[in-house]
Amino acid sequence: MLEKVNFPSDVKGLSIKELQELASDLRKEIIRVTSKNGGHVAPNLGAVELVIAIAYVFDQPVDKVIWDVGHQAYAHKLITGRKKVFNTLRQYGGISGFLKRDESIYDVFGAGHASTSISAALGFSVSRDMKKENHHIVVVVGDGALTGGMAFEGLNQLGHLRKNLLVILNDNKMSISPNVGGLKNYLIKLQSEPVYNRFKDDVWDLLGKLPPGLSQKAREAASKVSEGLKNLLVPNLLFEELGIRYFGPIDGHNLPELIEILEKLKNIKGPKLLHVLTVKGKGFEPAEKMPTLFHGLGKYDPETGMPLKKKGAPSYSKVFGRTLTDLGKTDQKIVAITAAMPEGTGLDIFREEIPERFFDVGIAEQHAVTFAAGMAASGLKPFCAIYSTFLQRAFDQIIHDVAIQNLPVRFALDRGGIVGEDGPTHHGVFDLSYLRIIPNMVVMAPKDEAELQRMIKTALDYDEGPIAFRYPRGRGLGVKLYEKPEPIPIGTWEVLIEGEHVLILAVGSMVQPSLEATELLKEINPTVVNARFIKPMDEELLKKLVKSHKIIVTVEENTLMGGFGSAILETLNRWRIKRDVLRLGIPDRFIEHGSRNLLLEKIGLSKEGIALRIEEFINAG
Ligand SMILES: Cc1ncc(C[n+]2csc(CCOP(=O)(O)OP(=O)(O)O)c2C)c(N)n1
Repeated sequence: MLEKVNFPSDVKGLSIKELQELASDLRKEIIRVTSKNGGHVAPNLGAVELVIAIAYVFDQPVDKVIWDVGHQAYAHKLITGRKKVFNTLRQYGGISGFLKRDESIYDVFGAGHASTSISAALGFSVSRDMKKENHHIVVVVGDGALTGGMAFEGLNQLGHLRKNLLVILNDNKMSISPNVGGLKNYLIKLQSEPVYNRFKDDVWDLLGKLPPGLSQKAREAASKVSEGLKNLLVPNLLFEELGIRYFGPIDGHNLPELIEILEKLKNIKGPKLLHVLTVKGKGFEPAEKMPTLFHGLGKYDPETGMPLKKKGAPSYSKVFGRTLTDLGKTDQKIVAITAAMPEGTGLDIFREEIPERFFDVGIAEQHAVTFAAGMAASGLKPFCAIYSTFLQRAFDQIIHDVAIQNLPVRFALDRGGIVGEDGPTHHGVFDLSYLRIIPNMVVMAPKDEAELQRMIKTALDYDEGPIAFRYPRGRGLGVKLYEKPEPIPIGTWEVLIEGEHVLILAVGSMVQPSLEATELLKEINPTVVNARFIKPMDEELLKKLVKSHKIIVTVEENTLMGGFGSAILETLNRWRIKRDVLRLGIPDRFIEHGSRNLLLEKIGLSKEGIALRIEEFINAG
């Protein structure tokens, strides 16, 4: 059936049986391609019928469909002109794993970070009404994404502006891990209180059978009656109290039911929310059984679902989780905080072994930081583990709630640097810049996983103010780990190779390739320093080394703007010392998706790239 469908309009003529066949084809194609390319398997399998029903009922791209996060829209890609290129999913030069405005006119609004859809859709709806257009606007948002503050901010204004907008809540009870919080409990309650919903459905259907003019009036009157009843039957119907009509819950895999209700909702004005229940990983047994693993993963066997992972050193995340948990066992003040990423950050280990001091706050990075600030202010030792890219959201909380009050919150920034296939929304390439400009903040980056252990201990012992350490995605270098890591004196660097003329100051993940680059630069014999503190820098050592070297090279996996290299220039400028400085790092543009190694190579941050650019710089001087 997928062969016959190239665009959403092709879906419209199909029978229910054909639509179901299409759903099955879409699932097969998603599994075929993601088993080779990796990707968000379970969220996509769970949203197939939603994609089909929306395509059937609405007229895209005139009607606007906005997907939250955009990680669940592979089926949408497959039926919006991208079938032939779907096998390039997430690969360098291929199509993105998320929605992208410049990829298709059907991708109305790009994303990657969660909880933005309602706000964006509300913007679209204001624009539509100002232009006196009358198309539909539909949002698809997950129960996980709904835990983000921004989603609530959007709902709040939606109820106020009373725009014509349909929010489809794709509720599979899962974020990446099982969803958390009061909202989750509330959504479950809505499912277990069917009386009100049934009452409403029955009356609604009945009244819809009256002649058109009359049916609208009767429905309005019925609404008022049910309004009175609802408080009896379902206390505090949250969405309705906010001014958004609530419908559901309905089965998100039942195509006839989905289509029927979406058709009906098209004719109901104002803000409305349709609560749809789906199964994460639907139709692929391993994904249904292990939705967290299959939320997002690399290559896997399409028959058995077994991930095809090569064996190797433990990941930085695992080393972080293990080390912090071990420290947590002897220091009762350590608390661990994650914003919906227990597995991704390695804190699942802490959750298993010290559950009483583990906190998953949902997709709520801003809250996570201020929550940690409160803990720090009252004597606990919070470790707030958030991916570099997601911590961007909490910039003001870091400044306002943590740094101004000089509170000892320990920030563990996972996925610092290029992350690979998830692309520009997920690369963690701004953190050195956005952290080092904040007064009171200490910023570190380890050269390997053993040094990460030492930084965790350094952060634990440091109680004078906020401290952050950032480390890359993926496996460590395979070095020996410490049983009892010792702290590193604050602000001290480490000379790894003593050479002459050229001074290479490398940060974190760039230390190893810089060391390897020196093997290609034997005639030059540069000095290599592990600049493990980005702030405060080792000014004493720097001053000494600057005197004995003519050329300084900085290497960092961070944007060049305002990063470590900038810090060196600022320091030289403060000292009124003139040197030739070559800064290697991420250029001032958004880096596309592709494998991490390939992208690093493309931007000149492989060992060959580093060596080549140093040679060129010397030759040009
Ligand atoms: C701001 C932000 N924090 C964390 C993430 C990582 N993340 C991606 S999808 C996801 C879970 C989303 O759950 P839900 O909205 O219910 O969608 P589902 O995958 O269950 O379909 C998380 C935490 C993110 N994309 N954005």
